[in-house]
Amino acid sequence: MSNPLDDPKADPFQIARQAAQVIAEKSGIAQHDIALTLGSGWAKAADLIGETVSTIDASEIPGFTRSEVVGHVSTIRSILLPSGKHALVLGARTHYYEGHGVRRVVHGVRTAAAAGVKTMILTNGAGGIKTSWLPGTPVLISDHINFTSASPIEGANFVDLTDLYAVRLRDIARTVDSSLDEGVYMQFRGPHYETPAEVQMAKAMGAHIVGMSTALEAIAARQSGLEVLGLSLSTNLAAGISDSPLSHKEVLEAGKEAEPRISALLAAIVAKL
Ligand code: 8IG
Repeated sequence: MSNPLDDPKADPFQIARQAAQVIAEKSGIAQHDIALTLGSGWAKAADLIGETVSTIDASEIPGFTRSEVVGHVSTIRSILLPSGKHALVLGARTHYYEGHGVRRVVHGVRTAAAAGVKTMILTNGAGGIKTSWLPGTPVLISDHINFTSASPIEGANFVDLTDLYAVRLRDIARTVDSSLDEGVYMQFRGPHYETPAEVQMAKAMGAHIVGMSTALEAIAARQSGLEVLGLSLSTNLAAGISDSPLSHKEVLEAGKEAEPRISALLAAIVAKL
């Protein structure tokens, strides 16, 4: 299936504006306020934050594609929050490891910005490096290390990433759960998990959580002027931190087990934004 973002001459921001236009038409909501990308373990939050106004298949929106990953959803949902704000749940995340390029990875974030969104919530399932994080522990992202060697920004555009993960939003999250820990997220390209040696490298570099998403999206969000809240679910201890090998099945199971609890947490955070 062809995607307009794959044409190198296309302007990704123009396609994002077209996508936002389609979302506005199909949902009947002209402007959205908050967008959420729900990673492994977080999907149930979409059912808890408010009333779904409209569900749009990703294939109907320019630049979006159906997810290749089992357990990931491929719809965009418009949700009316109790506060009267409108949220967009972007359920068609493209991962960098899928090999379709960075433009596709950040298209959801750019579409959200074009739809009027000011607050971007990025969530993921990830591996934890702190042994105190039992599988199923939610962690606030305080900063990231982009280890993909890629950037969503094209050309000589030197975007500042200081305080990329807004202190204001992290403080709000902690008013919901004061026990929320925070850490530095390191995005690897994947799709393989790390070797134990790579996890030790990540730790030495200052990372606490390792994953395969979020950093590139957060950079694009900042470029578009959005305030970013990042949350990881530590579904597993990263390779070599515990003795047991990693299995995608066990990671999904840990996510499923934690899902009701962390989705309720996220819904309570969203209610305070
Ligand atoms: I869930 O341990 C999940 N996603 N890179 N490493 C990386 N990504 C992950 C991991 C992990 N667990």
